[in-house]
Amino acid sequence: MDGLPRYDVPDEVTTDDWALTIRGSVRRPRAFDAADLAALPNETFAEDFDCEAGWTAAGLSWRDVRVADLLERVEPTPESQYALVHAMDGEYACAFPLERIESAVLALELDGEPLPTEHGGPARLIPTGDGDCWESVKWVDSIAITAEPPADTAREIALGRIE
Ligand SMILES: Nc1nc2c(c(=O)[nH]1)N[C@H]1C(S)=C(S)[C@@H](COP(=O)(O)O)O[C@H]1N2
Ligand SMILES: [Mo]
Repeated sequence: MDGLPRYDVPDEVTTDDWALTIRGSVRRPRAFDAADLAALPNETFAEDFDCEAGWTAAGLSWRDVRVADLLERVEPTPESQYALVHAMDGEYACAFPLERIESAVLALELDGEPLPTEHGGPARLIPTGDGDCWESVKWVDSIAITAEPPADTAREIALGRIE
């Protein structure tokens, strides 16, 4: 991972007693702790990662759970159309249409080790297909399912940093 820009891990990011909460317009809101996630089907994939700021990290190997497997367990209500993915660094949150978050995964390991905090651990969202670098939300701690488009902050925060 040499040669990548390094962003400091914000003070609010803690891994103690971490759990991922899924709430909002779901029938069975709940928290998944690390053991719950480890018990879910896991998969491994490798891909390149690009940032608007102009760099690429090639050939990373991730171990992850599918967000669709989590949603199946919380049962979004029929009117659900969006997800707002919240992170531990303050106001950072990124909105997705439900069908896009359903194809995303949560990375829990990088190259065989628990995902380091400096790379977004304990859990980092990896949307599939083309997307913007700010959609790869580090330090995910909750996902709110909504019927209406939620206001998000990620794009503005990310672009504000490189301009
Ligand atoms: N929670 C959170 N996730 C985030 C960000 C952030 O500030 N907070 N920045 C995004 C942006 S703009 C980029 S380019 C990548 C940087 O990932 P890296 O720190 O692993 O290089 O994280 C993305 N995910
Ligand atoms: Mo970025």
